[in-house]
Amino acid sequence: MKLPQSWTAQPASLGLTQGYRHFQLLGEQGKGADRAARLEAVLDRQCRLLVPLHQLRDRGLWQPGWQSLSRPAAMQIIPAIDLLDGHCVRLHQGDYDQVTRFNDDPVAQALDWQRQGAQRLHLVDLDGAKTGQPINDQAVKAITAALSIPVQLGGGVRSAERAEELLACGLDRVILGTVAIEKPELVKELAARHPGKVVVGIDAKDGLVATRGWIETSTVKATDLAKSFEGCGVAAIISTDIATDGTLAGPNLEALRAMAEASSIPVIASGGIGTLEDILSLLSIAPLGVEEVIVGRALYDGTVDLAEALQAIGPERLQDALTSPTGSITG
Ligand code: AMZ
Repeated sequence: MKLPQSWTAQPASLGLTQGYRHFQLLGEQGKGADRAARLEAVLDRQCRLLVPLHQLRDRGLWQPGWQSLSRPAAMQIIPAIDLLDGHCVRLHQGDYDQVTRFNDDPVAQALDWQRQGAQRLHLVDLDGAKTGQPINDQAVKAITAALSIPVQLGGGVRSAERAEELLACGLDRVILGTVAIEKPELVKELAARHPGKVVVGIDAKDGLVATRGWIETSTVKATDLAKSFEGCGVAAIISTDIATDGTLAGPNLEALRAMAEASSIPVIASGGIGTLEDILSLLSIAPLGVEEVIVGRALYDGTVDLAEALQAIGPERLQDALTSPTGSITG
């Protein structure tokens, strides 16, 4: 069977389309009793289907129809600023020898993303992650003071004192990576003392946790580490796939799904976002608790426009108002 490459909604039944519209796609997948499947579908302004094309290509059989969403999936887009020696940079797959410098004024960059509608900012002190020493504090503190949106920071947070100093400076959340594996008790104590403020950063290479600026790889499975923090008050897990980070190649949906299924802690997707379609593809795992995504290089390169992406998937997006299935599929 030739699988459809595009969908055509019936514009007349949709009324005026002024933005992105979200639908639920109902279909059948595979054989046997348990074959009903649901995916969120998203149409752009021209009623072109953006999601879930790649999933559709993988399916043997679909008998889809449209239905309005009962509960919109939420997805927060978090722009990332990685700091190296006071500059905004991106590394390719976390490699400190493959640096692209994007902006020498981190405060201006942060303000720009806030102006475009970001509701949270993600900061990484890359020097801190590598050496364990806070090298970029001047920029971190200046950004935190200048912005009105919450700011989170990871990289080199290796002690309770350091985490608490950052929270006292106005950081909204601290991200703990290396200590999550080396001193898990410290993470649990901090999470208990600061509910909603402690995030675990789990960076994985082939499913195994990497630490210290991703220079060291452990034998611990990323999903096992996630499980070990179940129920201790950690606000979220940032799941970074090192192989895709900084590549714009698309998120590792399987790895994210596995992380989301490993515990009930919300998962923040990180790594590989190159296009708006990549962000939208995360909607397929949003119901599992993946409701935030970190975007870095794609924003600097301009392959993702933050304001456009927020309109497509942020809280203000249009929601389909149809109540009965309609629409058609074309091959
Ligand atoms: O790009 C890298 N090499 C890198 C990076 N982005 N190394 C670490 N980090 C980030 C992690 C996490 O947010 O994604 O630093 C934080 C972890 O730092 P630490 O010092 O707690 O391991």
